[in-house]
Amino acid sequence: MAISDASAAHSTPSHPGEPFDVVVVGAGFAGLYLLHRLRKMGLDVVVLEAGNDVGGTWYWNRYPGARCDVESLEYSYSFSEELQQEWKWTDRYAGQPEILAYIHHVADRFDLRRDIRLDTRVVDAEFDGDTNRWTIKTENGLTLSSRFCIMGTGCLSSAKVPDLPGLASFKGDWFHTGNWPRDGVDFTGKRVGVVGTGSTAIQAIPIIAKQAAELHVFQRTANYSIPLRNTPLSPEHEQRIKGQYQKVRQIARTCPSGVAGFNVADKAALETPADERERIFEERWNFGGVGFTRAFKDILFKEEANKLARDFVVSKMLAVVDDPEVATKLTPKYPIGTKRLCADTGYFQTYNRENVTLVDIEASPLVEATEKGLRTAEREYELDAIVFATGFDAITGALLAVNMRVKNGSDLKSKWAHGPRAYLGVMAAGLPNLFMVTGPGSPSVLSNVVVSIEQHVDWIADCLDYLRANGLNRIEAEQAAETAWGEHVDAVANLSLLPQAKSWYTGANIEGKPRVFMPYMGGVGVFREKCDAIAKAGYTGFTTAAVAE
Ligand code: N01
Repeated sequence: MAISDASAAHSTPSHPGEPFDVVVVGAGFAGLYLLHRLRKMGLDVVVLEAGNDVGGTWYWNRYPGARCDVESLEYSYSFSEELQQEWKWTDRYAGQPEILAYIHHVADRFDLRRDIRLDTRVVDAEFDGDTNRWTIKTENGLTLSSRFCIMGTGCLSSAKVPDLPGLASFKGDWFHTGNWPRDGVDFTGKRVGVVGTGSTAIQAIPIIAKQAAELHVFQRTANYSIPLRNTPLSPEHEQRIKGQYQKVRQIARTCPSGVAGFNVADKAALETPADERERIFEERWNFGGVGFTRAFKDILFKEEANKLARDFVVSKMLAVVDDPEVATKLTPKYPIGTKRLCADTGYFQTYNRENVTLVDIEASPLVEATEKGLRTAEREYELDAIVFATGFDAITGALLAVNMRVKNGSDLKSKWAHGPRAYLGVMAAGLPNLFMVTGPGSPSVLSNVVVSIEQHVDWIADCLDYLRANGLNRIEAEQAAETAWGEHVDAVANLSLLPQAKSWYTGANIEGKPRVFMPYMGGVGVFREKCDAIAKAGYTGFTTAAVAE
């Protein structure tokens, strides 16, 4: 039997275990769009979501100050002209509550909820070559069968709490920012410790500092941050974008970053006269946000160019810090942009507050949690609450959290033991009929992820359509194609300075995780062209088949 006939009316699954055409894991941006697209094709689809509601990243990351650093008008779906015209964003950069409200609106507007099972965490998935089916098991005891399984589990969804001795003995409350309580946390009058100074912490710290009686920031690595310069979205700007939305989206789809509003630099910093270079840096600084490193085309590729950008940013960002000793501790030591650039609202000014201290845990490492707080090699800090803004097991964490395997064949964990590889970031050789959205080897976290999600979802949907039209029901990435793609991903990354950094892009933040530069640096537009060419040529690098079911 091939995939259900396109003309068949969509039937709402009536009971768990019914064979589905597709099981989608995750109800974030990827899962919702998958459901919408595949359902329109007449496929029987169910979405399984671990959370208690839809939203993915924006469901879990409710920490104070959570906000997207891609502009709202671009960090949104483009698949429906009506949707993009009718939704009104309030800010230039939307905060988490507004993005979550948008996602809820999408789920309701397209009647998606009826095929989403909430509170349903997938733990096990096995493909049986004889039946051509995935058997998918959930933590709450469901077993489902489907021909295809699509992981829309997100790149930054597997929260990483440090393995800190004594944490269980801590008498206060502790939280991870990526798993924040739904009702929020009131830090008023509390002594709070924040561990970590990445993008998340840099957003949360200024807000927590205003509430808490005392705030101690435990910093291991000082990071670069550019002011976000969020403002209410002006009606004129909104109208201008909405008046030419198709064009803006087209630019986003074909440019390197997936953000139409980002500069595509044509000049090299090293070839630009000093006064002109300063003017451009100043312009990008005043524009704000993480597009800063796109001021010149050589910043992420040449150390000398990087140093020019780095010196500029350091002098600007630390100019607002009153205490020179604190400013020294806040000075990053690695090339700018080689770890994810941060964007902030008043982060560095926060260190001028009387109630805030910066604890240098690079010099004096965190040793343990105690009943009363945190202890570094130097001393104990008494705390009522600890906030771990310590990041994620990025890109592969949520995929490997599911025991994914083929009966009498490969399993994903063993396959990726020496590093994650996936052909086009979408399929891993040896695991048929399993797709990943924004998996390793795709632009994912180096891009406007909503643009990358839509691209991957459209490509997967077209692929399923192709299989159906040709009477096929199995597809698998070829090992040689996967290997060649991995080599290409490495080669492109190695042209830049990024693989040298100790970052989560390479898995360096997780002990024992193999070091592979995971995202594709070739850019969203180039990636799309490659994916489209492969599809057009009849899915080269993939083996397809019609098997008895
Ligand atoms: O996580 P991170 P994040 N002991 O991994 C420290 C996206 N995002 O949640 O660098 C002590 O960047 C760690 O120190 P070090 C964005 O893509 C987007 O902040 O390992 N410290 C680091 O300082 C981002 O990159 C937005 O030395 C420990 C911090 O914790 C990604 O999410 C907003 C430690 C972790 O930083 C992840 O950001 C927020 C330990 N054991 C996030 N372990 C926007 O769109 C880790 N650290 C704006």
